[in-house]
This record gives sequence, structure tokens and C-alpha cells, in this order.
Amino acid sequence: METTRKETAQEPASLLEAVSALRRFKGWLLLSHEQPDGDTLGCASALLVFGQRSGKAVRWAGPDPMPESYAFLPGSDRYETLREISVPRDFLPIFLDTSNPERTLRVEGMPDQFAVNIDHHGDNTRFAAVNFLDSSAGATAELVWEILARLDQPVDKIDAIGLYAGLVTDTGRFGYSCTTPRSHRIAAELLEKGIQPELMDRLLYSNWTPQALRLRGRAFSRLDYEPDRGIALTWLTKADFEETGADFSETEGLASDLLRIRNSTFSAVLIENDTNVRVSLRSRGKTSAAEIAHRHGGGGHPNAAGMRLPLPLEASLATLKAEILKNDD
Ligand SMILES: [Mn+2]
Repeated sequence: METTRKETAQEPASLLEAVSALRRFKGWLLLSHEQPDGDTLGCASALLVFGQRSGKAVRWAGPDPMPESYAFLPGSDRYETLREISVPRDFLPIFLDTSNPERTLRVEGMPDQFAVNIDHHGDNTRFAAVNFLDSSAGATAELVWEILARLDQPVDKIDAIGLYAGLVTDTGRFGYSCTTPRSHRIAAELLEKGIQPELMDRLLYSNWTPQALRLRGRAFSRLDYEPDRGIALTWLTKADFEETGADFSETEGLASDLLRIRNSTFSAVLIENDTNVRVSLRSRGKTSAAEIAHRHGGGGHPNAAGMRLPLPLEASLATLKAEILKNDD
């Protein structure tokens, strides 16, 4: 059934360009970013099933494997882990939630190849022919919703699953400051398509392995907390993963968990791997997580960002701690 859609006053030209490009191309190449999250995967899932239903040839790829916890997303069996890809000219690359092309696999022919870039990161480098960007969106899923709602067939429950997953995870279950009335309006539309919030909550948040819980226990037990400034840090070593049997993807949300401490304002989680240390930063104070990440070649939002440090774990901790404290002055 067709639902009536309230037209908003501003309909950016880039939205209409994205809609017309998706309509025009026979094939869609959906691109998710590295260390994929619920937003980049959920958007692609929605576009995949919607596109297949409208007769498009669709491929979906990302540079890292899909975390097991997102295997419930419709079309997840079609996801390909690739470092590069070459597609025919009648395929449209669609970058999802990806602030720059280095965050995903290499697409042959880019940047000259006509492509669509859909994102809500404020630091997006506008690398495509069509850049449908809106940093006021709580999730890229909100922007994909705007596109699908303007294409030529109704959005179904199966498309809504990915969009709702993206919306819920990126807004922190509608708790982060990026959550807007629009986020809730789109959530309402998705519920009207048949989404069951209780089921989605279980799929997204009650899906841990015992190993994941043990790994978190280690991270929590070595918490380094500065009460005066509300700064919480912790870390995980390669041995922690080996000994608990947990997977890297099972650390999602750990940095946010540290901000559960009353009056905490900034958190960092450092994770050792074979080549460097991955750092997740979260802020709800004046220190911008993105600013610190940018200084080290990373990226993200003021409230949530990430980067890699090419140092041993201990040196990474010392460097980062000094920088956060300096930044906080
Ligand atoms: Mn996102």
C-alpha cells in the first residue's frame, strides 16, 4: 500500500540527483566501509533487497568481513569481502556511510567513474559525481530512506529491517545528540512497514557470545579513570582475544560503555592487533573526538571517532593520554 509522504520544504538537488541516478543505472554496486557497522551494512541491505525487487543487478562489497552479529540482515549472504572490484559501466557505485574512498575497497575507474556518495559524516570529502550528504542526519539510513521513498515502488518490511538497524545503532538507540525529530519520524514510518522494535532490539543488542562478555570484563577491570576530568580509558591486547576466544568485531560499543560512568566526558579504547593499535574515541564534552582522530589520520564525528596508532600498546596509551589531557585544558 502506498502511504502519503509529507513533503519537506527543502528537497536538496543532490537527493533528486541520487534518485535519478539509482533509477537510471541497470546495476548497483553497494559499498560498505571498513570495520562495518550497523549503518553502512543496514543501508546496503535495504538497497540490495529493494534493488533486486525492482529488477536491478546488485552487488554488495566491503573491505572487511561482515560481523556475525549482522548476519540477520536481509541479503547478507550476498556480501563480498574484497580489496578491489571492477564492474561494468552500467553499474553505479554507491558509497554508503563512507567519508572518503580510502575507507572502502578500491573501485576501478574511480574517481572518474560516475558514482553516488550517501553519507552523514561532517568530514566527507565529496569524492563522487553525486554527493548526497547531510551531517544533520542521525544515520546514513535516514538519507537512504529519503531516496527509497522517492523511487518507483513502495518500501517493504524487508527493506525496512536494514534501515531500522542503521538508524537504531547510529543514534545509540535514539539516545545520542544526533537524534532528531526526523530520526523518530523515519522510525515511525519503518514501524508502519511492519518493523517489530522488540525483535530488532534482540537481534541488535542481545546477541553476544559468552566470549564477548569475558573480553569486556577484561577491558572493564583495567579501567583507567581520571575523576577530575571525567576521562575513561582502557585497552585490550592480542592475548585478550586469544585467551577469551572473542572476535575483534565483538568490541563494538565498548568505548560508549565507558561513558556510562557518571559525569564522564571522554573515553578511549585501545585495541592491539598485528600491525598497530586501533583507537575508538567517544566524547560528550568539549573535546572533539574527530579532532584528535584527524591528527592521526583517522576520522569520525565530534562525539565518536576512530584512528590507528603505529606504536606499541604502551606507547600508544601514553601518547593518547597526554593528548587528551592537553586537549582538555
Ligand atoms: Mn553512520
